[in-house]
Amino acid sequence: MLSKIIEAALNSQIRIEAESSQIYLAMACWAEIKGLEGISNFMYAQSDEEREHMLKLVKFVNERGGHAQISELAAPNVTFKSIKEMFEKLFEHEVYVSQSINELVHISLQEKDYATHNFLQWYVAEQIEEEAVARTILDKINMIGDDKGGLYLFDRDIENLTVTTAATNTPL
Ligand code: OFO
Repeated sequence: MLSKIIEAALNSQIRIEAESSQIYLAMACWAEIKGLEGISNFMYAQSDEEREHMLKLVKFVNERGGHAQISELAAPNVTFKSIKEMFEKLFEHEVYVSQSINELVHISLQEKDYATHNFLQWYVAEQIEEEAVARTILDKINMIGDDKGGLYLFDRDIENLTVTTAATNTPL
């Protein structure tokens, strides 16, 4: 059974994951109308993943005697100055999500809710991977600079991007 404090904290994470999905969907649309098919597909996939993260939390809350709240979401940014700015925003957002997961882990320990603590470990590992991917992409974008040919190749290759993190030692 979830305490009211844990239930509220998990519900606020449900909202964050849903907002993440919307943020990346907006990025996918922007990249798509710019003709960047690879980047757009990557963002659509990211958006789907965030929805999965949200659903996993929804199921957990409902299964443990709570009530998952489906709430109104903040409207995401729909335009960007550049590809670089868009990926900077993605990275910043992932760092923000990691902080939020860390805070949840902290609350689960304070509440002595070891089942929730255990459940959250999946999110801790996931955030390590997502931050690593975002950082790798930003490094590449910085290397490309204003080179149109470089952007063309990056757009072609982004869907095959593999990053191996020390945490899981599995390619993404
Ligand atoms: Fe939900 O993993 Fe990114 O934000």
